[in-house]
Amino acid sequence: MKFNKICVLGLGYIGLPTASTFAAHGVKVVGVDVNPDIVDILRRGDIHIHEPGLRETYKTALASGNLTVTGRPEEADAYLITVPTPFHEDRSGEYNGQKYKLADMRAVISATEAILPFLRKGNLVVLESTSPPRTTLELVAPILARSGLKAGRDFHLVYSPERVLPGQILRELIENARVIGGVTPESAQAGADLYSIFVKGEIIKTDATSAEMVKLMENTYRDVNIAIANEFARLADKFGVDIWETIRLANRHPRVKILNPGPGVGGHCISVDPWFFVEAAPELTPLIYNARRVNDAQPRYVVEMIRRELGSLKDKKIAALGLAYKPDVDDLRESPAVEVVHALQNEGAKVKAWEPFKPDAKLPGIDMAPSLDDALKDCDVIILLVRHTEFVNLKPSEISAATRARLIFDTVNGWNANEWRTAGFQVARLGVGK
Ligand code: SAJ
Repeated sequence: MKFNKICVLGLGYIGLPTASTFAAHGVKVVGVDVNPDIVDILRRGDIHIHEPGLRETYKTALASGNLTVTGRPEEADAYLITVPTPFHEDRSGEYNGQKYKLADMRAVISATEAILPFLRKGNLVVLESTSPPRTTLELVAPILARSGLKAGRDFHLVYSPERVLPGQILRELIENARVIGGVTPESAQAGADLYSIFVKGEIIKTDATSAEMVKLMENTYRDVNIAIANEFARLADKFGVDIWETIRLANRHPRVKILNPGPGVGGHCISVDPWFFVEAAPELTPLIYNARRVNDAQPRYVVEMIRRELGSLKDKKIAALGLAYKPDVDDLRESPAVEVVHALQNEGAKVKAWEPFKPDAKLPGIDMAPSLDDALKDCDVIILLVRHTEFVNLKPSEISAATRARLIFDTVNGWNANEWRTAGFQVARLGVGK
């Protein structure tokens, strides 16, 4: 199948890099976003998200004339849906007295409906948004059928999950293997034709529901593995051992790959996607459910650890380093670091937070410092919540000169404890029991 013009619906962390990459490969792309502010920013040639290399790739695509940005789709050969699928904030499910989160599919529904007036025979529709199993067959296809056209017979419909790691999106978009799940083998082939325009990784064809499962399995697998690492860290605290050292040693075993404990699991993927399995089959997912509970409880555990060290948090002045959900990104969505700061404040601590990737972030109730020095200058305790490279590279001697604090908490194994002790700091670390 040939693609002269495509529409990408949703210009966020996945849609914008995808649209820019297609345009950079010579395809006419209409980038669509329902948020007029985003359309304005993009039309001005600026971008609203931080991702290495994206600004340049986007600007080149815009300047080439291959990429236009608008608020409404246009007739095209293919339509890609790359809108967010968070969980509902105000609704939850219940099974055996256990509450679980529900997928919020409203953006997928409205994006699919927005395609309806333009859908033509022979078109290709791609759902990329992470979705509960059977969404393509049971939510998207029926909506598109309102056009009078049938998926798999009159037009192609596929589910093709993005699998890119924030911070490396542009490279992984091209290099990662791509799973294409078609409602028919012909649809899968049409999807393969589209992505082979820029994908250099292997293109693997399967059916739509399998592709949906693959995506959820990948992120759920990671979430469960992080949960066990977090439980190991709690055990290490109890038994007075160093979790980072014990993980290093255990990972020497040929069949063991333990991930890193930390203050919790954030972002819009790993902390969200497993719930789609729990919602789909609560009776079948006790492990997945409990892993979510372990990781969601980790910020609380970190606050307990800090209170244990300080006795009481009341009026303690704390410098919190990092609010992003993970290192070297500007994304604060579902961030465990933000949760830790809120919990510390709820216990009466006075927290100043410094986030170098988003210094101007507006977070209700959080006192954002304009600089590292400002966060450090009047604090009793320093807490490292995110393993940003620039934090890892901090010189203890320079920090000791910039603050009167002499106690540090390292929740992400970012600092060499001996170096900080040499510089006069008392060091407490997640997963390192006394
Ligand atoms: N984390 C830990 N310990 C670890 C690894 C991560 O606590 O050992 C935490 C991070 O700090 C962060 C969260 O987990 O809060 C998730 O970070 P991540 O780097 O593991 O993943 P994401 O959410 O940035 O990206 C994931 C990736 N999925 C997998 O690696 C299976 C990416 O490939 C997906 O495309 C992305 O989700 C997505 O969009 O689904």
